[in-house]
Amino acid sequence: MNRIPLIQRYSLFINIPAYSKLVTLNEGYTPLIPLPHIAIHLGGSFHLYAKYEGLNPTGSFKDRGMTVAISEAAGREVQTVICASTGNTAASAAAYASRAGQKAVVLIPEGKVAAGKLAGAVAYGAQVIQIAGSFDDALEMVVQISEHHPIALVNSLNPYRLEGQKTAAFEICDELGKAPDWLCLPVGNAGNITSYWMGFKQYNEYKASGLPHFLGVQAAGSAPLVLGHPVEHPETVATAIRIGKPARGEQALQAAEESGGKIIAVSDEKILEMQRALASEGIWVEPASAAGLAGLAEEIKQGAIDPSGKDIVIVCTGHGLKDPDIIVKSMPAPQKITAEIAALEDLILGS
Ligand code: AN7
Repeated sequence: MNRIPLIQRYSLFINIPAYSKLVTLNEGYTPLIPLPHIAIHLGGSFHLYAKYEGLNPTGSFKDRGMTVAISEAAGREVQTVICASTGNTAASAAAYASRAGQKAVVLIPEGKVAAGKLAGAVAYGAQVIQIAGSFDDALEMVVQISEHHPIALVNSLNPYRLEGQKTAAFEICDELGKAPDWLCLPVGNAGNITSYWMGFKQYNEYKASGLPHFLGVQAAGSAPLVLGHPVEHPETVATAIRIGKPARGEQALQAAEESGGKIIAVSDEKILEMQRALASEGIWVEPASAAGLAGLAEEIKQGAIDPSGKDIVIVCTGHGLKDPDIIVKSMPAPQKITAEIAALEDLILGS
């Protein structure tokens, strides 16, 4: 099927200058996958869906924002774009910049970027620079350099990133015929929760599609929006959201409040448990992408959310292939046998 690029599909709702030059990789159109077994496991009679954003061209939701940010930059004949990244933004910026004939420079925190993301950034041809510091340090540096040089910043401080990322909210409403009752998603630098809220509100104004409550979820070791202050040394297995000073933190808190929802923190153990639960329904996500479900599970367990009869969407932001090490490290060595049928029968049928 021929897919219309998101910028055109939702042109009524995306604020992008006329001078822009379309740069697209057929992003978006990700499936909303029912999770009936997990819903039962959580103890409710309700409709639970995963918005599987890992199926975007570079394996994360970042591509929705990047098509708009890079198209705008291309329209201005920008030669170089830059971002700080825990990994997914880097891979996405690298891919779209390459396609536009731009140079991409990506700053990553030393040693904390999952292998699949780093490999992606390299494969797409970005200049990859490790900072002896955190994501937050890297973000400060790219903001400064883009203020003083003709280099376009493509982090979600760039408003065109948010314009693009709104499209996930539009797709969910289009598919369900209305907004869900709850939207549960991980929160790192807080661009995505901000975009979703903009998107749902905009669609509601035009189409009366309704508004969801938001459950934003941070990792306990990296939860500035729950603690109410920056975290100097954030730590979590969910490296994508290992962010201590979210650039759009204020907007995220406001979105959660306006929606009648909240932002909570969950443990790394719960995140990994829910990563396994999603895999048991055939959906392998990177750890951060299981945070939305982890938060929902905790809220239901504590009686804070009653899911009965509701439509609940969890946003699975990035593909499991992005972070293979987390699985490989904890898996037992594969069983080994001789290349003989008898040995295979012995092993799988028992003797
Ligand atoms: C899989 O790539 O910040 O709250 O530099 O990769 O919009 O930051 C990634 C963030 C959730 C959080 N899930 O989104 C980066 C980066 C995954 C992510 C988030 C990220 P925001």
